[in-house]
Amino acid sequence: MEISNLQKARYAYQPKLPVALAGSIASIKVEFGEPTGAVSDTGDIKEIFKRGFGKPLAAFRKGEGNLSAKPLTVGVILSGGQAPGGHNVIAGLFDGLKKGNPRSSLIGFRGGPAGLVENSFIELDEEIIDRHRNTGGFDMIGSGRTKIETPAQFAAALETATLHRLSAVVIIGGDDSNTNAALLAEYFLEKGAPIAVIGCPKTIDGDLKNEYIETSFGFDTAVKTYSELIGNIMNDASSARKYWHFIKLMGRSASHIALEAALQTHPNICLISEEVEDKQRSLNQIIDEVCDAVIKRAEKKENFGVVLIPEGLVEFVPEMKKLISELNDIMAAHEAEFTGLHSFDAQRSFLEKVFSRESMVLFETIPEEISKQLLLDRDPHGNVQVSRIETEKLLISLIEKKLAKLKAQGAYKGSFSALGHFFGYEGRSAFPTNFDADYCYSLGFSAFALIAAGLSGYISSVRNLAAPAHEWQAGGVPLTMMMNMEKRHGKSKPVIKKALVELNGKPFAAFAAERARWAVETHYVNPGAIQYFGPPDVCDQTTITLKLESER
Ligand code: FBP
Repeated sequence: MEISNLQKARYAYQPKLPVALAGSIASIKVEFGEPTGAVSDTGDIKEIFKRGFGKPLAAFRKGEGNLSAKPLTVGVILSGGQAPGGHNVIAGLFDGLKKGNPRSSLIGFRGGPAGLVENSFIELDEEIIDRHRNTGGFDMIGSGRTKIETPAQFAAALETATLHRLSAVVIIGGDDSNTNAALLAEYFLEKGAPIAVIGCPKTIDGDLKNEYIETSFGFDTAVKTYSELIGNIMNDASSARKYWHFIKLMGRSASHIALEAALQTHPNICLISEEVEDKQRSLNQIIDEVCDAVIKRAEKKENFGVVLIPEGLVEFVPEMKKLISELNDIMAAHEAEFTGLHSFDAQRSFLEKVFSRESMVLFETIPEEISKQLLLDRDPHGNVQVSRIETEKLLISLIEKKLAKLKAQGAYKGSFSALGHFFGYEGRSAFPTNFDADYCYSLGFSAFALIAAGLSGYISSVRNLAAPAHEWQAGGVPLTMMMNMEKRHGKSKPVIKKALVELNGKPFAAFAAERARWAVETHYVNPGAIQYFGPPDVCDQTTITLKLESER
């Protein structure tokens, strides 16, 4: 296999660990806090997690070690979308296991949770791990979005785990996958199976965070990759002076990626879905806001600009949200009938009969290409796949119409030529930044320590992340502590609370303080490519979001 020079150099990178985990295993001491509760709906969560609820927070300190040194067999799963650093979580877990006892072993379940259910696995040895250290992608064992939810799937997962005599299963995933980890831990306890389940916080979307999880891994690398590309586009825009670039950025629901990219690069406009929803802004109001900046910049002969659009925007614009929610219900309730309709015209005629009047009008107003995208298959949770809806094109088309009207009225004299981009998959499998490489390795090592401490139903946590790595604090947070009850497909379910952008939080405040200036003036910043070797202030910086959120 041919590899790049950078990959060779990254193999030699030794990720940094928090001081408590860096020495010998015999000096890792686990300490416990008070019993914990839930985010809300405590009674319901307690009832569902009869055995696992209420465990204390766990923290690792340097001291007289109290971890077990017996050999462990652990299974690991990558779940959901790729996020840079996943391989390092596995490497940290592997190194921890081997350091704890050279007879310990690690198996990787292939293709996500389905690998555990179907017993599709690979034994992970030194050679495989070394080949993936500090690399991006999830190709070591693959990933998948299957949820373990039916009684048969839970039973099959237990059968596989028992067959391999597993001491633990580590699930590396986002909020849904970690909710699944908590349910699996509870199931194993209920069945009296001595198999621990430990989660790890993964997702580029950055929405698996709370007081105890400061950030999910992958966010740092993904957003820095997008910021590099945005910075390059800004250089091009201010050189060519003839294009408005509309850039949609990945992040299924929350706008953390768009907000961080805005803080890094200072675009003319960055839409924040959470604000759109909070202020109940209509599509027309959003169009007016962008047109206002286009007109003001045109008056200064600046017929160029950059607009950042969070991927999930369409689900936060009130009238679009209503349309999508009606569509989701219609497609679920009339699944067979709907899939039998083979042309767009047939689908439209069907929708005419079942849509509300407002949704039908909107469906007819938006460009046909976008209407067709709204009808594409749903994800396994029944949601529209926002990464496949070209919101950037929707906005461009509506803005073109509006500007043409204003031009005819003499209210706009500039020229508007727009280009659409979508940055998503480009960032999900990049070489992890030093931050993500260190953070992920520490998360994996900490997951091992939680298992060796005999714990289950915890998510591996590493905190104090704005400080240098040796000052980070590793430990574990009971998964049930991060849960509340939410409606999913009409049923009330326990879920880990998703973190959306807080409109009273510091990152949003920092953006809001500057955006009026950025809209009209040209204040672009080009952060450049991620640097892996060089001075710490260039290579080891966290995101601005993490820095601001850590200033408490
Ligand atoms: P996770 O929540 O599983 O980490 O995935 C996030 C994400 O990258 C979203 O940002 C995006 O909307 C989605 O995955 C795309 O899904 P797919 O990989 O199935 O195209």
